[in-house]
Amino acid sequence: MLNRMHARRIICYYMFHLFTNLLIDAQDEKIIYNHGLETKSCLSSISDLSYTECLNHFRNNKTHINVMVYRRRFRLCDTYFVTGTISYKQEPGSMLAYRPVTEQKDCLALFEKGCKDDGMYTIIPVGGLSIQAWCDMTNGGWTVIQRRLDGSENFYRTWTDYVCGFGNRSGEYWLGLENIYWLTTIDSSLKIEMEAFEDVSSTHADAQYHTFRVDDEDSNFTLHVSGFSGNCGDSLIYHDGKMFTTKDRDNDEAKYNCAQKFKGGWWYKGCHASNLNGLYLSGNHSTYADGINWHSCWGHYYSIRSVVMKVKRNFP
Ligand SMILES: [Ca+2]
Repeated sequence: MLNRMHARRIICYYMFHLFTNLLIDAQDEKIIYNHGLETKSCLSSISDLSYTECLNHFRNNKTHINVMVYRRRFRLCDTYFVTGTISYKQEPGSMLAYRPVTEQKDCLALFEKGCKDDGMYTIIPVGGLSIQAWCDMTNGGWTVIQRRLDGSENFYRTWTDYVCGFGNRSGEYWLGLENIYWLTTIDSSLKIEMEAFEDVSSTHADAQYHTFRVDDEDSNFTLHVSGFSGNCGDSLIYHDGKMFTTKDRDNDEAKYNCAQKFKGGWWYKGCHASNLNGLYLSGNHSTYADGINWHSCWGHYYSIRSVVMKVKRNFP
C-alpha cells in the first residue's frame, strides 16, 4: 500500500492553457478593428445588418456567443462561440469583438450552446483545468475519455501518464484520470462503444452505465459504476470499487502487478474482465488477456479493432 505521507501529488500542466487564458482571462469586452477571425467554432451568420445592429446583437446574446466579426463590405454579422485559441487574419474593413468564456464545463455544455460538429474542443471541468477533448456532438454532447482506433498510440504507460493523459485528441488517446475525476464530480453516465474485426460473429458491442464516477488521486482513482445496459455483457462491473493500477503503481489485489502482466492500465482487481487499455493485438492472440479485451463478448484471446469510452452529465 502506498504510504500517503510520501505520495507526490501529480500536477498536470497543459501548454494550451496559456493560450485559452488569452480569451478567458480578458476582463472586459474589447473591440479590435481591422481583423478577421479564423478558428473552429460554432457560427451563426446574419446578413444585411449595420455595424451598430451587429454590435447590439452581440451584446444582447451574452449566453450564447462570445465573439463577433462584422464585415462592413458585405454588411455581414458573424457571431461565434469560440472554445479554444483564436488566430487572426488581416481583412480590411472587418471588426471583431469578444468577451471571456465562462461556461464550457464539458461537451454537453458546448452542445447546448449550439456546437453541433464532432471535433476537438477546449473544456474546463468544474474545479479542474482547461483541457482539450474530443466531443461527440452527433450523439448529443458526449466527452470522449478514451479512444483506440489503430494501435498508433502506446497505452502501456506510467502512473503519471495515466493521471495526466496522453495521445492525439483526433486519434487514439486517454483523457487522464485527473480530468476524468473532475468531469465525474457531476453525476454522469459512461458509454463504451466497441467494434471487433469482421472475423467474428458479434462485431459491435455497447455498454452503458447510468452512473460512472472516479475518485481522486488520494483514493487512487477508485472506479464506481452501476446501472448497466448493453448488448454483449457487462465486463466492467467486476472492476467496480477497484483502484487504478499502472506498471509502476500496483493497487490491485493480485500478488503480482496486473498492469505489468496484462500490459495496460486499468481498475484491475485480481486481474480483469476488461482490459480496454491493453495492447493493440488486432484480433485473435495467443498470449493470455493482454489485448484490448472485453471478456463477456470476445473472451481473453481476442483484441478488438476499436473502442470509445465517453461520458455525459445526467442532468442539466
Ligand atoms: Ca498486485
